[in-house]
Amino acid sequence: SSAALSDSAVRFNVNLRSGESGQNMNFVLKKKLRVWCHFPDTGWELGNVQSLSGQLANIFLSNGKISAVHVERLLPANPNILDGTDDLIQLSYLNEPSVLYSLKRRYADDMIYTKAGPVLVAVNPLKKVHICGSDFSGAYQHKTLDGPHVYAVADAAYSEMMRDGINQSVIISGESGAGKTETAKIAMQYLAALGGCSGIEQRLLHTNPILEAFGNAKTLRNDNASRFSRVVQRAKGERSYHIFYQLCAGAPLVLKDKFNLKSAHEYEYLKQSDCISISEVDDAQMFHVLMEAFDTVRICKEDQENAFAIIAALLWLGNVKFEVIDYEKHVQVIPDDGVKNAAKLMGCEVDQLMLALSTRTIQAGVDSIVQRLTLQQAMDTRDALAKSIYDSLFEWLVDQINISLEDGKRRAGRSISILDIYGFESFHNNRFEQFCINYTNERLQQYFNRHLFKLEQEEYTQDGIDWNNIDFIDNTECLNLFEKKPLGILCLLDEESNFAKATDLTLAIKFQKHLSSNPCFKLGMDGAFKILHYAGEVVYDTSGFLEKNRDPLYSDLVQLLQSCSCQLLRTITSHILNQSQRSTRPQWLNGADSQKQSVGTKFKAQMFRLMQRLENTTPHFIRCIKPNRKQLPGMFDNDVVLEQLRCCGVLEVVKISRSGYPTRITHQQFAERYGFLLLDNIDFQDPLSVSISILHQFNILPQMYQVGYTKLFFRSGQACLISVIY
Ligand code: AOV
Ligand code: MG
Repeated sequence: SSAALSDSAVRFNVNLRSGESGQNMNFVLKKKLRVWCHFPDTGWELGNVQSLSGQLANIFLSNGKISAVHVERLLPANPNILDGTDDLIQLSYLNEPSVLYSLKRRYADDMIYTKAGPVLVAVNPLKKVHICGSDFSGAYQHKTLDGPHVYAVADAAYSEMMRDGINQSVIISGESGAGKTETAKIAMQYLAALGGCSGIEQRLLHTNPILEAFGNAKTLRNDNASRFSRVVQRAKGERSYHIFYQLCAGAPLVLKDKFNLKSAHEYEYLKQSDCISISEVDDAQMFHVLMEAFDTVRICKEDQENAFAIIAALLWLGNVKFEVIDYEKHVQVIPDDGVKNAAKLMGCEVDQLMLALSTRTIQAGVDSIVQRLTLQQAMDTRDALAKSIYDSLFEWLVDQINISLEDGKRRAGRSISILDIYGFESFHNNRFEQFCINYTNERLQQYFNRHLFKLEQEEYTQDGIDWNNIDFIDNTECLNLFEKKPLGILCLLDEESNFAKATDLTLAIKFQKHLSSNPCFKLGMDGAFKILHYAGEVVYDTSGFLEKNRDPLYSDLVQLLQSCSCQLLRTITSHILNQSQRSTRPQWLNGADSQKQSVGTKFKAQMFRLMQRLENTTPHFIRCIKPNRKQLPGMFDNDVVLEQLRCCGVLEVVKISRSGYPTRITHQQFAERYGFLLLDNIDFQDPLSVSISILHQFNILPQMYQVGYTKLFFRSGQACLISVIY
């Protein structure tokens, strides 16, 4: 209050972006106050106010120096006692430096988990920290430990599922390399331990090495990144899926002989990106882990061997070379080891494979014409074949794992879903892959916003309680940019993919024509475009977008696959045949039995199914943060962390849960449940009056709750209040 102001104190409003907004904006600057000072070159530093003169404050900094700082560069710091608090909601002053400092302080002590209201923040330690394992999970299970932890989140999901009979989900988000996959594994471990040690839990845990071998790869951001489609090309310094290297390094001699397997250096698909090994990873050993996992998950030996044969076939396929044979630059396949080994492993005649890779049959009415391919067309055809075989193999594997986990019976009970996806990425050169990855992350961010901000605040408004809306970065506009019909990126891309003559340049022009009005879109240089994502601006290079979106597989290849003697190959690719028979394809793609849908459209549909599934669950959120961009332990880079905290709205989440009302119950339910406790035996008619009497009788502080039209809303921590009454 103003009475507290003396001439050595200045009251002022903080207007910095990093400052508080809302109810705690004002603070009184006075002697001895602990403050954060912002220095343009070094960032935030802690100190105490020594004296004030006008707009300048002399600050005694924690490094022993004294500095005169403009008051606008100061923010209040929290008292010592709150240092390292395990829930950010407890901070008296909620501003960026305070949140950052709390996380940093804890991180230095290997306390990588901190709560931000309902969200668990996990800062990647990038080293082993001793906070996991059966001792810890047991302690969480028996409630002797209750600090912030992935175990606590998994436990809450489990308890709520049992209590409410509602499916739950644990949604893990964060940039590439932030620790999502590791976190998902920790959650899975806990749930498996809850389930006891029967076979199914062990099998569940052993699905990880399999899914990672076939679904993860080294990227520039993460040595074990969750990925998709990168079999035929990728950036320098990155690898294809682990399984390729593991097989080359670790396959037993019999298999090496059988597949005529060479070292990874001899395969084009592997050596093209100048990166064969990962430091501190032994691919041969990982192959043994994989084989054990296959056994535990009960994938039979025959299937295992066939799957490895297909992997070897893909490696050989990548070595298939072409030579130009006429003045029109048509090609034929060079009949060397590459095509011979590939044909042998796939179980088809070499001649057939050579033909299918260098020609295309085009239907013209009742006649069919065989056309030779150019070098580019032939290489694209080969790569498309490799990609679709790998894709089919992966889908088949996931199916096998699910069948094994179901134990032959469909389980109708409740579920807990753990969502771990590929994280947001921004490279120097971003392509269709990054485009899809970042689109997914944008969708997930929308889900996060919807559940933590939108639905919450809408409910307050609808029920008419006093509430000042808390702003958050709404990414609807960016999602519109992707999804709007007919003028969103995905639609425009499909439209352009249907034109035979379309090029990367015509695509860029089309984007410019229709998307310039969206504030999240900007045209870049040389056919590039920029998208302003919730997590930052990313420049995408349109080259390859059309081809990757079409991803056509010509009918000659589909037929070839179905005639192969390798039974597994026929099984896993049979869906391609079914799809292509049903497909209605554009005229110019005559002969190209492309999948019915483009890659982008299929991707969007998958995402919608996922979101729908999540909508029917009670979500639990974990936000993974990477402490630096170098994948180094013990290095907490303020700017890198701050950027991520800002993007995902951690500060806003804390604000909303501090001033919000997370516990709510209808008047009716409240009256029914607790009405019997009323001492005055008044025969109330309406539940509202009963509810209010109960609250009064138990002296519940008025600032702890609000009465809405239909519900009572309680502040955080007041859930226990209800149980105390109970
Ligand atoms: P991501 O899943 O978020 O990236 P990961 O879970 O693969 O990231 O983590 C990247 C690396 O960080 C791991 O390989 C570990 O070395 C280390 N790490 C992560 N979490 C922990 C932890 N709790 N303890 C110790 N080390 C950890 V991507 O999948 O790229 O988005 O697409
Ligand atoms: Mg991952």
